[in-house]
Amino acid sequence: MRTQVGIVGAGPAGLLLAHLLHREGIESVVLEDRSREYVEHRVRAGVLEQGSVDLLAAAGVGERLQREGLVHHGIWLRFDGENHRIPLTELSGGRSITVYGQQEVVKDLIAARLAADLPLLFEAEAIGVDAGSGTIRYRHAGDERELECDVVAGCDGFHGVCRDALGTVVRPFTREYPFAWLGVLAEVAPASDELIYAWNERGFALHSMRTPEISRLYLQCRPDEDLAEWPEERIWSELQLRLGLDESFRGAILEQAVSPMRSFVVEPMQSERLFLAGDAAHIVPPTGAKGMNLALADVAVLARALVGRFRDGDGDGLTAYSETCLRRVWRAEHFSWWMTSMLHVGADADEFDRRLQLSQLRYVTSSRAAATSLAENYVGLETV
Ligand code: RFL
Ligand code: PHB
Repeated sequence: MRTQVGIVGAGPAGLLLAHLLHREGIESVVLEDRSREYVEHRVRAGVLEQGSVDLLAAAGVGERLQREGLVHHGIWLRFDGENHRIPLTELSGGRSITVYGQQEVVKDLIAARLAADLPLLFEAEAIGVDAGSGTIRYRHAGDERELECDVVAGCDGFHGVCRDALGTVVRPFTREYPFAWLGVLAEVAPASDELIYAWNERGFALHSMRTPEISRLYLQCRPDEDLAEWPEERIWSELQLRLGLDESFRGAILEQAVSPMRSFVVEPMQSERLFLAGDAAHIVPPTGAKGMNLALADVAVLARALVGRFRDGDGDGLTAYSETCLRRVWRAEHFSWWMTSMLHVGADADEFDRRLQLSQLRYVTSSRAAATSLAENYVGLETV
């Protein structure tokens, strides 16, 4: 099989890239290791920056997002028993964020791909990529096959195979954190109409939501945390305590999981015919709500560069791809690291650390300049 762009991975990055290319008359084949059922139900991110919403709407896949997404104009920071609102929209020149589950974005993009009757293979695992020739070896329906591509887009997430195919000239940058998030999806009406990021001596907590009936909640925990130590009773009492909510805030837990936190960037994000996008190239801790937004922004840059190459014979956009993306990536890396450091309490934190964090929190909630910096990073930079 031959195609112009071989796309490995049907997460937000791979699916949006395929869609943007189709709109420009460029053909692609998407290979996804998992089943459709699995990728459509994987609970992950929930916050879309204004630029991501605009991008999806301009690509013609924003109809349900604009109908069902929850538009937010601020977030709450809670610490020391006080709640402080950061008025995002007021401080960012009118921009906002939209709460809409990542799996809903994925469902909308899969529906668009299948409606156009274009190739999207589920349970097709890439097992080897050659950056020089643009060949993807993959396993599908019991057979081993090859896909010959002019360009390969590695959109296969942090644990994918494409990054290894960049070779040895690339440089990784990593930071591990000594904590993780216990994420809970629960059948309980959100206790707040905006997100609450809570600093607490017992650890960070985050109150988010998916719909007016479903809340999405996170608790800082240890990276090696055993879920067996978290019976429902403990989850609710810890959430109530850290978020400053009363005992009525509880409901049926639909799903729970522990995710580690790390920062990671590989430079450059490209080699020969292979271009990485999204989590395959970079990871941020989730405290800044940036991961899915970076994935979408990367493929907006990549789609534009591929249009230059295939339609106008101009390869400059592809040459500059990594450099263009890495500017946004490193801004998000810094912001996510900063939010994480301000809000999480390390196991070996002392009084000095705690006083620095509280001072920083008081500063961002009392200085308009500091709050503006948080707001413009949180709502995100313009997407190209
Ligand atoms: P994905 O979504 O991981 O998709 C990669 C796809 O590639 C497939 N794959 C392969 N396919 C074929 N062959 C192979 N060899 C393959 N290996 C892997 C996988 O099955 C998968 O379908 O990467 P993508 O598209 O780059 O998207 C990135 C986002 O998923 C990620 O950054 C976000 O979920 C991060 N994130 C958040 N981002 C936000 O913008 N806002 C948030 O509020 C937010 N919250 C979060 C998050 C991530 C979390 N976890 C679970 C780490 C909250 C959490 C708890
Ligand atoms: C979520 O709703 O899943 C969410 C919101 C904000 C974050 C991370 C995750 O910072």
